[in-house]
Amino acid sequence: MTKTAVVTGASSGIGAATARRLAKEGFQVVAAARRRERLDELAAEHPGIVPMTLDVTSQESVDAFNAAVPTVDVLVNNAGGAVGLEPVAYGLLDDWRTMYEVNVLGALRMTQALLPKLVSSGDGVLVMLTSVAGLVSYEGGGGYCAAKHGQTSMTETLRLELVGEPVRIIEIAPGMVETEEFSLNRFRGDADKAKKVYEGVPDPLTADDVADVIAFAVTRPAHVNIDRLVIRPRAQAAQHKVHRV
Ligand code: 8X3
Repeated sequence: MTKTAVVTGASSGIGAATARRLAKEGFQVVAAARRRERLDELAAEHPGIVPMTLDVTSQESVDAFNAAVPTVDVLVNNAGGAVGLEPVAYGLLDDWRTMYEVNVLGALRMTQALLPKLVSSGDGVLVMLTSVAGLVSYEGGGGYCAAKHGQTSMTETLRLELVGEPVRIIEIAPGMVETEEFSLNRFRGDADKAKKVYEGVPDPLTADDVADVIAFAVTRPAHVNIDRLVIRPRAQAAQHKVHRV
């Protein structure tokens, strides 16, 4: 029987790449995000992709989404992102709130809503797209690192609480991935600054590299739980150790 995978934040970047990749793997993919036109374009690429509008920051939207999706085998909590790079001393409360709202509470809302369906599938898989920012802290990363640490902690807690249930809890923590929008959002739309992040780095990861790893993790046999997978480009040995040419 065809399995259903829900991917949030599917309108661009890692989310869109994951929706494409899981559709190729034979999943029926519900591609969810706020920007419906982008989802429609994505769905036109593959008959296995169904577009659905979703705002993970709205309980009403999450409830309506849940009511419209009868079964779920895989949930990829990918919606997230960073806003601003100010030091903690000058960080904007609204930015911190936004990052917590999307990365932590957005993933929480989706998890709470869809968990019963994941469990009743008999082999549910929940994937949390966190970040290396959930494992280390770095200057300017304050609000994003705090939110990603929160999401990482929530993922670990879920795995403990759900042991014995037929559901796997998988964390994928990417390092430097060059996508269309991540750095652009972080620099509030300043394309030049966003581009500089990857300047001279021989090969930052692409969204497809991360989608590849997600596909691998969710297609392991039911008893194999990949707890956490950290993926960085070869040129990034650690957060502050990046090879540039
Ligand atoms: C993105 C990776 O290093 O910019 O989640 O925090 S990093």
